[in-house]
Amino acid sequence: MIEIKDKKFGIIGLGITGFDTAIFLLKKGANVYISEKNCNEDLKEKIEILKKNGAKIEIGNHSPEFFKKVDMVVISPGIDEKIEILKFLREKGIPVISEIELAYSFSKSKKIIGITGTNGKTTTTTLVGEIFKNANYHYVVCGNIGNTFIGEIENIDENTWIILEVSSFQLEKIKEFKPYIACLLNIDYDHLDRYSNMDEYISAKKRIFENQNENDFSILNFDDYYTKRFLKEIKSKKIFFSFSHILKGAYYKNDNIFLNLNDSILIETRNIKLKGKGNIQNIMAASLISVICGIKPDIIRKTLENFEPLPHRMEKVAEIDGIIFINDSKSTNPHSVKNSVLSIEDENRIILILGGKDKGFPYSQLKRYLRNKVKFIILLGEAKERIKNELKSLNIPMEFVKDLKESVYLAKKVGKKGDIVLFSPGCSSFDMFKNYKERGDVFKKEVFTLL
Ligand code: UMA
Repeated sequence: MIEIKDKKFGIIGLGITGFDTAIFLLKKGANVYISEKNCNEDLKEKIEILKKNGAKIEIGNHSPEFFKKVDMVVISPGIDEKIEILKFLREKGIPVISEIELAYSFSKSKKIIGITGTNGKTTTTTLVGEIFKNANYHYVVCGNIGNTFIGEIENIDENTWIILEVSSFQLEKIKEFKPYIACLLNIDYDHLDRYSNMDEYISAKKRIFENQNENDFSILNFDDYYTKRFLKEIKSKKIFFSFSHILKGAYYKNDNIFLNLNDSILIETRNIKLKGKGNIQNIMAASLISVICGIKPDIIRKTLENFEPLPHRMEKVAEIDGIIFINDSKSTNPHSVKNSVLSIEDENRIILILGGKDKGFPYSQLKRYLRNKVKFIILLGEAKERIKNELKSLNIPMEFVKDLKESVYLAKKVGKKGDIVLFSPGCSSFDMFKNYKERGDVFKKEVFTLL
């Protein structure tokens, strides 16, 4: 266990992670030094609480002077490994860990189910949580999904299942963190504004398996191109799911899911509201996790039938004059746009709204999925010029707009009865919004003004 009492801890970033980490460390008797680069009004309340509890706070800068005497530093996931202060800490030999490493060290239970992947993490994590709830298991759901692992520590006893959504950012600075079940849903282009190339991104993702041994489990996507590259390095028991191959594990055939680990279990998908290939993969992964943890098939089936798709993921907003508007604001990379477009069967009926903060993706890979499906593309945000250049050979009409209001208006103008307006931006929201939720809410509000 990491020693805390009377030690000096640095924390970088005062978002959700920094705040929860500081509260935890202060309660445990540490001296806490928090450094936050932005002078944001929203931070005022947090700063007051932390100061009252004895934390030292630096705002506007991460200065070496401030961190000179600390014993260890916990960084927030959004902190880029390449920033200056981290170079200084490395040179000084001051250990830097992520919040999930700190939480792991103090967690009374090590029954951790870590769920990662470029897309589908939140849906799968939520689904596993629902299945565990219906099975009357004692569990917590936390991590990248929104509430921190460290913030849940007091709710965890020796028998708690920890269902943890894990991002590549959080995995970058683990040391001993070891999930009992590690699930990797898929890997595709994402976060290329932070990682220099795909190899760097993959290296971070695969750390979820790093400390596992033969008593642990890994749940893997048999069809995933990048996962295949490092299968040999995984030491835990590998269990696969596949959309296109019959195998031991979970597979999809004739519109149904088959689980064949020890018993043969059939999950009919006709009554399940989660649709599309990506969701079928999420369901297979969540079902395998649940079976490994001893949950009966009936509970899995019932949960799946009652599970509503999460907001901002292929969420039907309204039908106006026969045109359907779909909010898919959670789509923050091209892989997710591809899945969403493929989940719509009709040909040449999609009016696609794309764009947002440029994360450095190649968008040209989308061409073959958009062809014959998309009839019009509306572009907005920081990435719009680049997307236009990379997709122009498709010869699909494209138009720039300045915001979501204009995009919704234009979509309605060019749309005809039977068309589908798909807001699946394929970029993060941070150029114009606080997060994808705010972006999705604005989209919905603008659609409602057309009613
Ligand atoms: N900051 C600095 N210095 C820097 C950079 C940022 O001080 O160099 C400050 C910012 O000004 C801000 C704070 O750090 O005040 C933000 O820290 P953060 O970006 O780590 O955000 P948190 O609020 O701690 O939220 C994080 C995750 N955010 C990111 O990974 C970017 C949340 O995932 C997660 O829900 C939360 O911890 C709880 O675990 C969000 C996310 O976008 C949803 N995740 C990415 C994704 O899903 O694609 C990985």
